[in-house]
Amino acid sequence: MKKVITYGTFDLLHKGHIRLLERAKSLGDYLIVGLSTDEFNRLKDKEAYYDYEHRKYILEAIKYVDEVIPEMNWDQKADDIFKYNVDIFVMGDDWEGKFDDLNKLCEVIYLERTQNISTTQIKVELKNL
Ligand code: C2G
Repeated sequence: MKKVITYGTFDLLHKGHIRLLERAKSLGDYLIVGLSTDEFNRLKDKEAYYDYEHRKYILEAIKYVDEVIPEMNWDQKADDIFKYNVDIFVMGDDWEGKFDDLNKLCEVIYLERTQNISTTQIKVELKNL
């Protein structure tokens, strides 16, 4: 069984997130999502609209997602790859190159971001309604 992992906040879920998860799952048989905790989001200087439990509940309802684990810090990825026996690490290409060090542990793939949509854009446009 080929296992894939990806990480993110996945707040105010939109088509860009779903396309990422869809493509990540298509690379293997089992997709794990490392979901940023509210504490880690503060480290990422990100304020999610929905808290962790809410974001986790939504992600677990997505047919492409097989398992959701907490992402608590920047440094857990290597441990997760060992712990969950991961074959492929996937991120959107806004992270291109940032996680290349992991390619000594597993395949590292960056997928093209979906254009013209982001959680930040949604928040800005809603504010201007
Ligand atoms: N994404 C995408 N297209 C968009 C928006 C997001 O492909 N229009 C991808 C991102 O590239 C990322 C995933 O969807 O791979 C989740 O996006 P975020 O929730 O914004 O994740 P981020 O805050 O970048 O956290 O340790 C890694 C970090 O936790 C990543």
